[in-house]
Amino acid sequence: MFVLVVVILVPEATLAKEVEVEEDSGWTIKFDYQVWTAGKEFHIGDKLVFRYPVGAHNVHKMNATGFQDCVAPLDIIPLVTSNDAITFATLGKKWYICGVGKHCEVGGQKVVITILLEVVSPVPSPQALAPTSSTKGIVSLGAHMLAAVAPVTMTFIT
Ligand SMILES: [Cu+2]
Repeated sequence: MFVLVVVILVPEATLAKEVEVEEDSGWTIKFDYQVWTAGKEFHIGDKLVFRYPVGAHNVHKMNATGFQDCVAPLDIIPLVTSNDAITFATLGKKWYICGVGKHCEVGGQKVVITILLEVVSPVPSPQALAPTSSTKGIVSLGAHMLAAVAPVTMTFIT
């Protein structure tokens, strides 16, 4: 049980990455962020950074309906530092829009991100499988489990 917890939790912290909202254009209007997010995977611990000229844009965290309609909630203060970093702490969809003028409505300045569960490779390496071919029974099972876990835990140390 202890081993299982380590295997699941540590890689998320270890592999956390920082991603800038569109590396070239930054956070701006007239950019298709749906195309930009396609094929990208985000996990808990990853950081999303919105960069833009000061005062030109802002970042509103939204719900699904507000995102669809481009209506920013009036009671929530948007991020305005021009270098806004958001670290994902929960799974699921996250919606962000720019609340300046009609940037979202007309300019399409909106992005939806899905935070996925980190999947640690379920396939043991060929070396890890080797002991099962020469041993049998419960002892074999234990050896197999140890061998299968070893390559994963090794990566935390390096
Ligand atoms: Cu804007």
